[in-house]
Amino acid sequence: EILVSPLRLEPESAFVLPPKLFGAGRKNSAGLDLEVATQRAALQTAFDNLTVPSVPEFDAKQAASAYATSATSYKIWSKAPVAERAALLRQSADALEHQMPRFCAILVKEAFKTWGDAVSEVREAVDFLRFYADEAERIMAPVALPGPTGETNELRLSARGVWVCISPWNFPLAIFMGQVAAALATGNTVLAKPAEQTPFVALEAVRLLHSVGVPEAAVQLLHGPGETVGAALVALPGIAGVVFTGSTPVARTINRALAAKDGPIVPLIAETGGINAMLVDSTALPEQVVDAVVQSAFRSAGQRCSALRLLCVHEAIADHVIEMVQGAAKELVLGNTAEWATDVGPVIDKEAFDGIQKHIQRLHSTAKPLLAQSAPARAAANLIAPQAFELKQVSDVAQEIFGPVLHIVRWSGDPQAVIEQINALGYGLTLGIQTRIDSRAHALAAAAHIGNVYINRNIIGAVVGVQPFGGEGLSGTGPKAGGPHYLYRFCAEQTLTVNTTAAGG
Ligand code: TXE
Repeated sequence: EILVSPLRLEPESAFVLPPKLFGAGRKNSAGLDLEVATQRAALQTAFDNLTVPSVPEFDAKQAASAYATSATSYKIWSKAPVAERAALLRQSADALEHQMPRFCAILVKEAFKTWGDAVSEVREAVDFLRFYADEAERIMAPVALPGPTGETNELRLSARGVWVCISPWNFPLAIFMGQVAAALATGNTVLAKPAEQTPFVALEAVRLLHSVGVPEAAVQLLHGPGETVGAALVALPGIAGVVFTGSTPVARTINRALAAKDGPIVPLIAETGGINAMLVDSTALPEQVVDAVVQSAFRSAGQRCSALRLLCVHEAIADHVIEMVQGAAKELVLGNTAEWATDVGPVIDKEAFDGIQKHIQRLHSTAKPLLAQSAPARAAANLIAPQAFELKQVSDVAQEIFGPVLHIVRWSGDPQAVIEQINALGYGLTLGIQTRIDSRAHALAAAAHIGNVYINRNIIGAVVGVQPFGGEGLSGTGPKAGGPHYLYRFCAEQTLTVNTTAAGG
């Protein structure tokens, strides 16, 4: 049974099922209760009927032949009117919306998303498709430039060629679809390498694109390990660009590989991780802070590049805030995400679990545990209960930990000094500021070398077209995904000057 949502919700107001802790404070529309009930039945049916098959891996040698097919397809796809390509992406968005229950079910089964996170992610993928369709039409129309009498000047954008799209497992549909849609909308063709942990959702996404008429050769999927298949794609001579979302070390590896190639200089768009902080001053509202902290640090088991890792709280309210965070975190329901009530599910795999556990053990000997719970036995494999540790100073947070682990630092004195310490970490993805002094909030935001700043609210990731997402420094190259500048990077620019006084002019 396929259910089409009658409501067009803004991405940030995508409903959460059921509206428990992570749903608190979200905007709901009239009639939502009814929709939740109906959707829930459809989602459950899709889940019950779904088996996630294993997906065969590619051999690195297949990269070259995939490239040849893609380069041939590019000659036709790039010549199609932008309106035609945009129409196919809009049809893909419609198809994805129609298949929302199935895609949610895949995200819950393959990526261990909670139902609420799965719904939000499918909506984000839909938004990327529609947004890039609109944006491509907007920016690819020739622009007349002012110039002297006797000539006309025009700026035109065109596609660049074959793009390699490399994506992570933590938003295996939205990030994957966003990259692919951006490249396709602008007339490029795609060789996509999704994360090893989540091949099936990528396969289904590509099937969906093909089903509405995007040529099979224009978007090809190459599953397999990053070190072999991913590296082989990056090394292909002739590729026009690489768009990558994942860890900072892998972005560096790709950057080096591209730099070492002969021939044209190949652009890299990289969105990488962050050590994201929230600065709380003594005037902040504790209830609001705690809601923001719990949502930002523990939602999705902390496996969001935007997730809060470091809470810098003014000493005047630190004890109160910490106590409330402890209380709220203990209310979270941990377990299997197939259960509707679950707030925090397992981390993606055993390797991630072991890495996070090692970090937690280290923190036990170097920091003060403030929230050291253990996950309920047998609830689910690879489950980690939310943790919090107090550190002496901001610089003690050495690395990005991709799990439900919050570091807390108390501060006093000048908040600008805290922002400087956060800047010194080198990452620049998200920052939360909690204060009742507006002028202070804006001054701190201006001093932060951070791509996405949230004042008096929880930290979230991309809201397509509303809060375009991407960082500075170790967090990536920009431009921001879902923003008005993103598609330009996928395009070549040409100016066309015509002397209108010359013969034939
Ligand atoms: O990353 P990895 P993961 C970040 C997040 C975290 C990481 C988690 O902060 O650090 O992503 O994702 C492929 N050549 N963000 O663990 O290991 C690999 O197969 C070519 C940031 O998956 O870097 C996978 O497909 N490719 C964010 C992809 O790279 C290689 C949003 C990512 O893998 C490769 C989401 C190689 N040598 C997550 N090695 C944001 N800022 O928006 C691996 N890969």
